[in-house]
Amino acid sequence: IALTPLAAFAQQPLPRIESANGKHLLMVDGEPFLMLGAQANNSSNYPAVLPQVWPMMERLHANTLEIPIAWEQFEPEEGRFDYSYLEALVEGARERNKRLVLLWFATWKNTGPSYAPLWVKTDIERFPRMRTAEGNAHYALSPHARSTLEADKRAFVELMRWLRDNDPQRTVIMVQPENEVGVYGQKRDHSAEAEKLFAGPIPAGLARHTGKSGSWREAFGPLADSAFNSWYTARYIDEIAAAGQEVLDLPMYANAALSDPFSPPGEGGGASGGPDMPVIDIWKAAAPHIDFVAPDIYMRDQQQVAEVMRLYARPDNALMIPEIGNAADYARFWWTALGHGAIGFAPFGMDDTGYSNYPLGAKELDEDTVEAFAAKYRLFAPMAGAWARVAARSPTWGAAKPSDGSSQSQRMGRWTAHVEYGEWQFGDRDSPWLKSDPHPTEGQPVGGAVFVQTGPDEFLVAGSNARVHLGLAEAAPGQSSAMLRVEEGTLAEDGSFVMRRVWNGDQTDHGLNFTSQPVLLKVTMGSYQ
Ligand code: N0T
Repeated sequence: IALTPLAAFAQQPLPRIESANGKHLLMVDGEPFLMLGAQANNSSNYPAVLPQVWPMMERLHANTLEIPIAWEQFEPEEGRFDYSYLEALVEGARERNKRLVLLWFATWKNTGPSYAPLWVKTDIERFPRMRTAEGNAHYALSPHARSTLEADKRAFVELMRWLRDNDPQRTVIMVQPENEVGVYGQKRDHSAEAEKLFAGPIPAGLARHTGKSGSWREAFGPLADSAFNSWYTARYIDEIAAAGQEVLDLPMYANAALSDPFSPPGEGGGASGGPDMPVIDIWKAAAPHIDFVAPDIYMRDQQQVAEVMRLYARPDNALMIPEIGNAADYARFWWTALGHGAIGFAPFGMDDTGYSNYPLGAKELDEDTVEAFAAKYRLFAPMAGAWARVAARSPTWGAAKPSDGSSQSQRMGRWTAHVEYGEWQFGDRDSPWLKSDPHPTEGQPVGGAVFVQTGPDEFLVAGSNARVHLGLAEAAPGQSSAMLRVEEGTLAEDGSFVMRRVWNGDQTDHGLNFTSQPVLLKVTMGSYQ
């Protein structure tokens, strides 16, 4: 009898992203997976701190922890690797039945080299910084330095090798090589080598992919310098990702420090060269090994957030939100993300180390703040994979309360979905007896809902702090519609609905009213003449 090594039995299929009909599914253990994520603070990547991280994952009902692994801790001296943090991290995750997304903080972390080992930071000859237009050293490492790329790649491949040999369970489901890449303060490197490249024509691969030609300036106009830095930064990261995937083929992505989606390309802030909205196509052409590019959301304006999500959710790009501010008002964008078919979502700074990145996130990670996210994850945790499965094969739409609190609607087949805010669960806010007693959420940035159209007249609806209606988009003369049946429940693993109770009477006469504790409803509509 031939003996099969134990590891072969334990080995799970590799996580991967499946795309069909313009939609995406993250597959983990061969099944659809919705990442109810949370990201730890930047310096929580040490074994001694993990005990302050895990309890927060439990409180949130998160199924995935995103956490850094720093080049400086993994390769403190060139060629000597330290696996102790990885061991503690992966073991801790397995004990608690959590998955991991590893963030490789190396050549670029928020564009700077602070997480690179000392031996990199101090050897400016071998690991050159970008040059300013005046020829001075800029803070960021240059993407044009082969020596830096080779050193980063070698460490990254060692990381992937460790995962290949020590993680047959696929506790680590995705890897983010680098973090918020690009550069601030200038648009690109001005070293002699960069200047020479910038003076030449755009690379053939980019020309083929974009249909553009000529010089960078001719092809990209005012965006030329950013386009240039995007191409070379993305090529650099693609080479690292490809080398890593050759060892262990995990999904990999790049996150973006965003510009304002409504300002002219190149003028809205953000890091120049990162996978920001105006250069997504360049990243797609340059980095085929990067499965998707992803927005780090630190905007609180509903219209900006919705626009960002719309622009990243593409047939060739799965929407994943690797970071979103952890203040309570960001939690409502969970509904927008699901409406765009997001495969994952992760508030940033979720641990008990007491650090706050206000004004980006919460001033204090108090009970109410955690609950704003936990309430959503609590509903989705038991049905996360099933939700992903159903959402990937049906039309979806999500809404979050805008700053003026006005209602939103969206056509879905022959129906229009409506979402309103600031209503009590009974009656109408404009009625004489409620006018003087506005709902406590009025003026507050909470509320939202998501719809999945599972049949011509059938919807799954979930939401929080919102009132939902469905009506005929175009009623024929004399035609009326009604909710025939509203069930509250959850999803079984195969995506089928499991009923807990039927909503009727007060629970349906005044629309479908979601409180701060989200529920899942299955709504069957009908029309009559
Ligand atoms: C994020 C985080 C962490 C509209 C900030 C956000 C994380 C990094 N950077 O706490 O450092 O590692 O990815 C940059 C947001 C810029 C301001 C946007 C204002």
